[in-house]
Amino acid sequence: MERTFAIIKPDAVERKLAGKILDRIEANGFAIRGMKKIKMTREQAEGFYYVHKERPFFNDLCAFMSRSPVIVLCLEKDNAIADWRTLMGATNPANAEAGTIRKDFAINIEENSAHGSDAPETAAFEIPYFFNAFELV
Ligand code: IDP
Repeated sequence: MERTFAIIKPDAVERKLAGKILDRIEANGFAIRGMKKIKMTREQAEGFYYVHKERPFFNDLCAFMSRSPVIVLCLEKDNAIADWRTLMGATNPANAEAGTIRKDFAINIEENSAHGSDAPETAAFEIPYFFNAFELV
């Protein structure tokens, strides 16, 4: 079993799409080990995305991620990291496969409804960034 970290991003929570996205998560065999609704501070968003700090979209991305609540999740299944990224679809919804979360729900390349860890080392940083051990069940 593998764990990954996921976020239902502000654009999706604002448009009341959280339930639809959670339904896809459960229907695709992920166990929800941790889940909470939070509103990130700007500083939390900057720390979470520090690998992107030199990218031109960093400031906009951090403003977007801290503008309204998100749902953070720890998901578990075999091959969870790759399978969750497949279910999300490509970063830019214009390039995302039919039937993926980003194809169906994302607004654009920035407001793209969902986040998922891209590697085991990333998940190992991202899960404890938002969850302590007592919150994973
Ligand atoms: P990922 O979320 O699919 O792993 P990353 O390249 O890690 O994609 O980028 C992190 C997030 O930054 C994206 O999900 C998206 O919200 C935002 N982003 C990525 N590329 C761009 C861009 O070219 N313009 C604006 N925002 C972007």
